[in-house]
Amino acid sequence: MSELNVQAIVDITAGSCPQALHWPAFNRSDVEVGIAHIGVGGFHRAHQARYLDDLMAGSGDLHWGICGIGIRPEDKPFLETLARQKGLYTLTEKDDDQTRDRVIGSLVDVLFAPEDPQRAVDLLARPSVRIISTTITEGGYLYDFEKHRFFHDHPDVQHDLGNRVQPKTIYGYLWQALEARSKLGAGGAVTLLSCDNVPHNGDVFRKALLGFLEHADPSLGLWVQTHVSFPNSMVDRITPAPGESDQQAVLQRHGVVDPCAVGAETFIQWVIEDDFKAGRPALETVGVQFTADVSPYETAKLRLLNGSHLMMGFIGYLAGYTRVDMAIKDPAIRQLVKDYMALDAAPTLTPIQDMPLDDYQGQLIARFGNSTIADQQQRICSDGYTKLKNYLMPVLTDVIEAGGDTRRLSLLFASFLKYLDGVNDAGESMPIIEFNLSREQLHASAADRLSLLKVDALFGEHPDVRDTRFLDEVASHLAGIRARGAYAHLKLLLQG
Ligand code: CS2
Repeated sequence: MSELNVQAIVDITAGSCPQALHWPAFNRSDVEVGIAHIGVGGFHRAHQARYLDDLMAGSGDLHWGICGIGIRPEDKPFLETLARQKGLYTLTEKDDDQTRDRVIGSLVDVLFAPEDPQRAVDLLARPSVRIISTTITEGGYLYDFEKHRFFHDHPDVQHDLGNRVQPKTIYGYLWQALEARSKLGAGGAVTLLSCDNVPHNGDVFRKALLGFLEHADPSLGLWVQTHVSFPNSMVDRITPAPGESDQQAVLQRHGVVDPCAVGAETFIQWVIEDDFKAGRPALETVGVQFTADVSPYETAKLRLLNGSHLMMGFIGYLAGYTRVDMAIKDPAIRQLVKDYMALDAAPTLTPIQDMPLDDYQGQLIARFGNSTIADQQQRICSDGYTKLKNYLMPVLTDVIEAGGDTRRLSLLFASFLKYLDGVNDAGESMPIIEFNLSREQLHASAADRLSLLKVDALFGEHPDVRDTRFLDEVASHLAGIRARGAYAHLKLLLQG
């Protein structure tokens, strides 16, 4: 470290960039913004921005630079930092065999929308912006996944309907931007591309936006139906929450100070429905798969990868594992996850020709075991309530319908309920991060966690799974976990 010349990333140039850090292989000052992206978190920086960086380096087509936009007040400090370094940051891609650092140059502009909403609207309305993409998490869509309708009553939505100047939701910004675009007729056409782990993410985005416009401006809704497309997409790259260790590694290896550094696994996948209203970059040249129907890919990924994360998340966290790679290397947890994938989830899936599901399951076990990314149990457990709904409820419904064995799924629900107590097997406290369970709900259900499954929306419109047999199974696992600890209970289950 001592012989390294320490410098801030913003001060590096193509000429001075340490060779092992890999400077973007295109001239950033020639790049035009063709994509506006809302939600510039770690995942976007490790996934979409990396694909676009590859695309511009490989093809020389520089029309697809990204302007990263943040709309949540809490995004401010990070976006200011990223803006100070002109959108440049390091991405470390690593697994147990290789580590590669690179500077990503595809984010050429950064904008914190609440500070200057008009600037954000103007950017979103600019005709040369041909794609507006999003990673705003499930919650950002303001969509009721059970009733399949827009949360029109949400206070932020009500605020935006009455206050066009300072919007709070993505829809408030899109309303004004699309209104400006509609004045250009067909020339204003645009693609809204959701990149969140939400089943049928494009369809949800479309329904939610049209739901908003029904109240804001129904005639604009009609224009949107013709001139805006909402392709569904499946996105995949395990990206732990970025932190100190990513920054330290870049500093140690290259002498570069980068508070926006992000680390991710080497695996990357993006499958998108080829439905772009205003053109698209030739992403197939950098490994993106285009398809007419993304659902088999999306369902497989959500049920196998995200579902397994939950399966090992709560029980592993209760057992005292704070890292995913360590949890999956525990023989009992690995067995549980393998059984879940092979016996519960895989039989509910449609075979995919270019994604053989047996191989995929094997790859997942290896990916979960990646010790260099040291993925966080806390991350995969956070917002567990919504994730259970979106990734696991569909598996449970299918398994029950097929009259299958529900013991692992009932264990999963029981481990989630026990996890909500915030104390692990060793009596240590665990931070619980839940966005869609209020503190009141958590408190009120403390004496009877099962009530969360009975009365409220977790089982929602699935009366079949409200069946008492399944609830009895959950209750019995919960009692077992409370009596002997989650890990001992899991071992007993695997023996049985
Ligand atoms: C994780 C995902 O937190 C979670 O829900 O399962 O973030 C997962 O790491 C990504 O979907 C991988 O593509």
